Amino acid sequence: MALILHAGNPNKNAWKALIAAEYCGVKVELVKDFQMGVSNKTPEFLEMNPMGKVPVLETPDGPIFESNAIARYVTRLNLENSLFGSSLIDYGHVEQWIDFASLEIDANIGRWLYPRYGFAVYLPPAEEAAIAALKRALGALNSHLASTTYLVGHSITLADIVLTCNLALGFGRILTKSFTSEFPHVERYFWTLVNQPNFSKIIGKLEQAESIPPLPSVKKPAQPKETAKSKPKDEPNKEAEKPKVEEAPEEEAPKPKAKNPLDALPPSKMILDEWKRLYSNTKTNFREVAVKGFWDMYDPEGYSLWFCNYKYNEENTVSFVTMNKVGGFLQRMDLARKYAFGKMLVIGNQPPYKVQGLWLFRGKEIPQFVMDECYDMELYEWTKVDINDEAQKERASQMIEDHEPFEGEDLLDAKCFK
Ligand SMILES: N[C@@H](CCC(=O)N[C@@H](CS)C(=O)NCC(=O)O)C(=O)O
Repeated sequence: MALILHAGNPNKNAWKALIAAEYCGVKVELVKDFQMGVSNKTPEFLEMNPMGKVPVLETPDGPIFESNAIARYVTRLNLENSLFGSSLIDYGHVEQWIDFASLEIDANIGRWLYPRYGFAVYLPPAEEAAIAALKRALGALNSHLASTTYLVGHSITLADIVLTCNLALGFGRILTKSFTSEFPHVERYFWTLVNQPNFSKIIGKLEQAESIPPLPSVKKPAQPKETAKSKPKDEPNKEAEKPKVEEAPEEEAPKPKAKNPLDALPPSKMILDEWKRLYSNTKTNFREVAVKGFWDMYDPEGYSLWFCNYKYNEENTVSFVTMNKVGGFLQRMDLARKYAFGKMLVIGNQPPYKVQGLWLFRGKEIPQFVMDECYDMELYEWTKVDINDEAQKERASQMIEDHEPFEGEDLLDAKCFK
């Protein structure tokens, strides 16, 4: 009789036991009509796993939860297999790589991916740390796989099953080719394993992610779109887990838009759009035309200038993540487009990169609505530019013109908000 596994499909944690069962000739079947967020919240399910998480395996002797434990149990149902290797040291290594797959690979893929799906809070330094830790683990794995086909010995073990299922989530959702190409032995290993008949029978055909899921917007965390292509193949339906929100009552008449208090400031001689046009249209003699023009226009009564310095520069260890972080900040500043101009520099030609910038805001202070609504603001230290200090003025000029070297260093990137 088949053992019943409670989980939906696709689910990478359930795949571990299902693939192990294929190798061991054990019958394990997914429970019928499983509904994520409903079936796993019933009193009967919570009796089996008080966490309310899947997978759970029903056995004649009682339920088991935690996918690695389930896969180990299934493997031991038939002792005529080599999924734990063929010696005590093999067994030790299989367990070693199972822990590695869970704690170094799976955990860091999750820390990178889930905030982007809106399932956890997105914090740029946390994402950078997750990517750096994942790269470290993949680098170590790549070195190991340079001289072996499988993790342990000369055939597939449970460690390969667990690791491949974890990598399947990564390759399918966030680890693009440009990311994985740094780890060619891992790529070769993953595609070899995932195409083994006992794997592909369970997982199906897997395609590598073409892009990194975009950041959730600040106001309304994005949920992954449920299209055939972008639906997380092995993710629970988190939407279904959420309590249903009451339908909004009939739409009210649109309220008149509240006026921005900055519109009530006394008129300024500096017209922001004129400066933005000058900046955009100056193609040559930038210092003489645009930068000089800026200082001619600048009105310290109607505007203020600010230097910003990222508070966690030591964590900017991955170039494209650092640039993405700045790109995300500028997108979120969209709400201030009528009242601000900014330059953001990514400084240095090797990590850690410094992120520093110059911002022009309407009014003598940083507008309150920007502080309130753009969460990136608190990730930076803000210092008002003293325009009577020639050194500060020169620093601001150099930021406007992307001067290189900047304070003795190359620029990795320069972005403008206008
Ligand atoms: N460490 C657990 C993780 C289980 C887990 O997070 N399962 C997810 C689906 S893959 C779940 O049930 N989520 C529902 C929830 O968090 O309430 C395992 O390996 O089984």
